[in-house]
Amino acid sequence: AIPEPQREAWKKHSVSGFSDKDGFEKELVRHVETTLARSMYNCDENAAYAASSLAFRDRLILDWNRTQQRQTYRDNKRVYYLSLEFLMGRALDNAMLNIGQKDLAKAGLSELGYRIEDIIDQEHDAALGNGGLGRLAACFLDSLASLNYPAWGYGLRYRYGIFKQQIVNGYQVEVPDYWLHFNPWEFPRHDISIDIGFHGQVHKKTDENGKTVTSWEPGQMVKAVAYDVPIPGYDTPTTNNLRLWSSEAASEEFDFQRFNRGEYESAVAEQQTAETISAVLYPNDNLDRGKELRLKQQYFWVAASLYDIVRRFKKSRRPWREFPDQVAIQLNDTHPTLAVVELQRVLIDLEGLEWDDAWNIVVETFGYTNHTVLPEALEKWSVGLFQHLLPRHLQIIYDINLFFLQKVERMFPDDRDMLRRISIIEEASPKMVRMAYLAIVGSHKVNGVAELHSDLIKTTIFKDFVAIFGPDKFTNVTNGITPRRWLHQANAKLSDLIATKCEGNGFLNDLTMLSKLEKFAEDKEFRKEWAEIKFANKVRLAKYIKETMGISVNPSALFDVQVKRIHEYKRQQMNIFGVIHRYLTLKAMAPEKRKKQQPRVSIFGGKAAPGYWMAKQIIHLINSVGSVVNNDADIGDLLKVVFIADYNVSKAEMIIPASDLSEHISTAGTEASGTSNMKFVLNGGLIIGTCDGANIEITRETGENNIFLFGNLAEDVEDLRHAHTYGQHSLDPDLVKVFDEINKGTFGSPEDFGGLVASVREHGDYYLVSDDFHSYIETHALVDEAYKNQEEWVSKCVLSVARMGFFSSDRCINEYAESIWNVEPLVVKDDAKA
Ligand code: RUG
Repeated sequence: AIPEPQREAWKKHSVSGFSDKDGFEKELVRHVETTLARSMYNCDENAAYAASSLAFRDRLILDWNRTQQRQTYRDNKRVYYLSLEFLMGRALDNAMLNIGQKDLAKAGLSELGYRIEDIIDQEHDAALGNGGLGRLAACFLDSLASLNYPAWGYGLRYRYGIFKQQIVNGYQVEVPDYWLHFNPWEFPRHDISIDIGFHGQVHKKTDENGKTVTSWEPGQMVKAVAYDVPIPGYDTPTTNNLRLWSSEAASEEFDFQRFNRGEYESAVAEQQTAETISAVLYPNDNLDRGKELRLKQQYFWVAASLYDIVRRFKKSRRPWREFPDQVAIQLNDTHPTLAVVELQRVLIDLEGLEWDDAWNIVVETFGYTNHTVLPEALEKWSVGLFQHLLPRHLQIIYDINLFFLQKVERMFPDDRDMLRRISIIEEASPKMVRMAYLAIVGSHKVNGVAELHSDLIKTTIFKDFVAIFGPDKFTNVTNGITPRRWLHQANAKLSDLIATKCEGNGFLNDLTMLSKLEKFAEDKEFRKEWAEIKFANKVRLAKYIKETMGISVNPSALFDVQVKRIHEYKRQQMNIFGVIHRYLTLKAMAPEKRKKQQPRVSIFGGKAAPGYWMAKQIIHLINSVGSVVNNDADIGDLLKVVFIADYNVSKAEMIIPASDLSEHISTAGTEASGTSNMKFVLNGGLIIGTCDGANIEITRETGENNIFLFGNLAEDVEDLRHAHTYGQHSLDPDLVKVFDEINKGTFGSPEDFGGLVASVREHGDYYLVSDDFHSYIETHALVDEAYKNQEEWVSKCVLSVARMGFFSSDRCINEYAESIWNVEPLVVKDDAKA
């Protein structure tokens, strides 16, 4: 720190940041003319975006510095959210809104010759995630900062985020997303770098007190370098930190000898191998592929993060037993589970604690969130891979397992099979480490992400663990979304209209205030304004569709949207089969009758994992159906089918506010929560959905009359599958007609869609498409009917929004804070706000 006598000089020059339009303009021009070395003669929209972002970043970093100083000074317990994915989307708009300076920026930009919308549009999405799991982490960061919790996110700084999706001849083509060309939102911290080890050998020796000391001598070192991203809270000076690690070669020395010998490739080989670790985000959602590089990423990231956390704790010179009073670490899915093992290693091998003392600290520190019951998504790593990559960690896992099995054996002495079932090591060939089991054993709380899901994990995949640890270890925290991004930012006009009836913008901090809208559900004037906003949002989307795809859609038609990762369990195939059914029905109608039908636009969007063949077939079928239906003169505006390429956060911000109806139609019991369902309802759209994930709680809150539910229940799924296996599977006759049409070649070569049809017809229909098809089609007919009465439809939408208070990620974070982390917000005094 600077000595006292010199502090006055510092204070005199301390930066305070702009607070009015002129100040913003001055900063913008300064960045254009100095940082970017441009002038008013060559400042295009991209440069204006860059300069605006730098101006706001400077402003954020002042709050960030103060927040970090405050948190260090008060030294309260902090939360560390470990997530391999943070799907942040764009930062500029969010920063302007959260610090309450968007109007000022709009006026300033306009004075300098730009439209704020065009400037915002220049930003490349930060797409460090696949789907719901990564976006949830981003919403959580927003809430943690907005609620003033001392909290850090830790993740990886992938050089390539999720791939960009192009649609070529109806097929998905993946293109790399190199998003780091220009990223003003990160601060490289080359002074914060940590060497992380891999491979090597484990040594045991006895020290002078006769105690066995184990040490690990890694065979490879890689350097983790910190990049910090400021996370501004809404309407508060709290600006938290997201620390992303980037991998570099541990030794900075270039291999000159090799270079001089002309061995250019090998001279840079070490650097390249090291950089590979943080190079790519694995593009799998709800799927584990067991690749060595992925395990390397996981260890690299958790080891660096823990080193950082432990270093911060040690500065306070508290005794180790106080670690869980100062530190709460949340494992977002099993991806960071190695942190459990790493902390145990640090405590016993490096800090010399006894096993039991260390283990108590570990378990008290960690909480684990499970996001799926799908077997293909539950991570397992082969013992051989562990032995090769992290030999000391494997030993510790074996010890953790041994003590755990001994405990279980004492509890259930006569149940040998129980030991086999719950062992962290699966006795298969090859032997596997079950990461979810390790996460449960190493955490004090395990939570699911919606009520049904949390019940299901307790009664199915983790049933034995409930018997061992008792039900209190397992809890539910239903997911939530940040209303700042998903209403205020995405749908500014609706947000403003709501503010006129909810006594201002307070609902953005306390979403339950939306209940004040209830009484306006029957107010004709209010409904009219509401409907006009929805229409304007649809016009905006229609314009985008026309400009990017050349397809004209009528904004007065019902916009029916399903945007999410493409997955068989999410059943986009059922949706497109339903669209084909609608098409055939329309075609078979007499023209007079046809004209009276409700016009629809079926909108799809979402990425398929590059290796997921069936998901890619679904995309191809959607596009093939689109090219037939959209060009059929008999059909005209009655039905259009659109696949919006490269669905991402910023597209979601445009699509969701334009939806009349959204589809959340997973096979019951498969979608842990779903969070886009909440975004759609909050934006004044209704849902067609199954009794799955958070749909159930949305129904409970908004009312059964305001949602279109259909399909079999989770409790019946197993029996139905069983029946399919034993040949009692008669296909729905309407679905048969759809398959016949596909097989006739109406939508292109039938072989292209053979896998999709066969999965239902011949391979057991695991996702119950046929079982649910009839009620799905019937429910869509009810939607058509309901949509005809626009007054009533809008009133349902208003009522639904009024009842969405529960689904804020603020509620969710407060629940985590109270029931899992035991942390308190750090109240910011008014003088600090100034
Ligand atoms: O599939 C789930 C969603 O249902 C859920 O809403 C989201 C956030 O909790 O997490 C998704 N998820 C689960 N993404 N990956 C997994 C399994 O690793």
